[in-house]
Amino acid sequence: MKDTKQKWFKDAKYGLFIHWGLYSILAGEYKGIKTDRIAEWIENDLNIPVEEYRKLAEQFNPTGFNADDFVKRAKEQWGMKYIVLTAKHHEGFAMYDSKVSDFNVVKATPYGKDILKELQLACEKYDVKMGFYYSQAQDWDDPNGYMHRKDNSGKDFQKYLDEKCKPQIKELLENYGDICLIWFDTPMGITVAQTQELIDLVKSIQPNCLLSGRTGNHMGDYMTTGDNFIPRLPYEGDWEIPATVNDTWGFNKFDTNWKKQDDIISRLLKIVSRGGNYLLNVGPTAEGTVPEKCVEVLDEVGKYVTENSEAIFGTRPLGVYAYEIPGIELTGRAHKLYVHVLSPRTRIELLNIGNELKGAYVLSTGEQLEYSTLKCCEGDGMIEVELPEKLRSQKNFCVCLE
Ligand code: FHN
Repeated sequence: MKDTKQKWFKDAKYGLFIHWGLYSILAGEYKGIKTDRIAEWIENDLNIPVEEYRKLAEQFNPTGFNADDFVKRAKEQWGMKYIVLTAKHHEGFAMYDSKVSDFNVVKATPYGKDILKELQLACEKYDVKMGFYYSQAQDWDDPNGYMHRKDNSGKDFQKYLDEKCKPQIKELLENYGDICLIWFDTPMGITVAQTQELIDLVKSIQPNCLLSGRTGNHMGDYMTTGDNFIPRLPYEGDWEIPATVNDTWGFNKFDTNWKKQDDIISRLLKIVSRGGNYLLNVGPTAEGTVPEKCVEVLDEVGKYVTENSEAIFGTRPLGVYAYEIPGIELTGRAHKLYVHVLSPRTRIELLNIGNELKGAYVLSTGEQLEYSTLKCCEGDGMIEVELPEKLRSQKNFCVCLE
């Protein structure tokens, strides 16, 4: 079982993942060919020569990016508690001022500004935790970085680790204030000793910086589930699920398969009730803005999250029983059970609950509700909450049982 021993991570529940890099310029299409896979993989999947891919940097000028607005919205409108941005994805391009490689946003683009610095200042202003994604094994730009499903023979991976990966991680940890976590990903081929080198480096600079479950060889500080994978039962310990709103991470102009707000709310609550954190991704465009449809969905989810924050943040996982009531998700903390009503109904019926009830009320308004309890035997019973007429046609509200 993984235990971060960090309360902020256990309480956080909902974070923002940002996949942003040069792939956002291609937006799923290169020279008229569409990629049928996730957009940030286009260089690898369409075999774009490194020299050609590098030239994309000359076009990267995200003048629509406003870190202040971004972070403010993530916190206040979407209700998220931490942000993890791709400092360097598999393409090898650094979204910050790196002295280690000129293939970075400050040196190689007309934009010329350090995106991570902008994000850091905004996160500090709004008191939002900031973490960085860093692709530690795959680097399609470096001659010694790994590539997926390509010939990696003859590469000196240790040289890449020593000359690019570790020096860049050092930069990230030394120049951008407190980093809540480094989100290492796809640790293909990395040995136990090399994983330990990364861990030692991170902890020697920022001992409190957490390492994702994909650091390598199960040596991270918490568990990372598969992408978009929600377990049916709670996992023990600390864990997080990386997830998409559509079907890609980086921006893809063809992918309009946006999940509905109700679906995201239900996923979030399932994850929270099972004890995990939901790290939900947006893929900004090359201009630095989030697609409108994605914003609409996250705004709607954000209304639920901010109105019912008590029933989400700082809650602790419930037992197995909780997960099988259609249209209802349950979350809880000591002495409080939160019943999230996600489809219309006339009453809430909870079986196999023998606890005494002190009160039932709508969490967002405080409106008291009629309830009855039935004791079957010592330690077992049932609770019924009759919903008033006006609530019976409604969904997406939360009832607190004390
Ligand atoms: O290959 C990456 C992918 O591009 C994306 O970053 C996701 C996020 O979890 N991780 C890898 C695939 O699992």
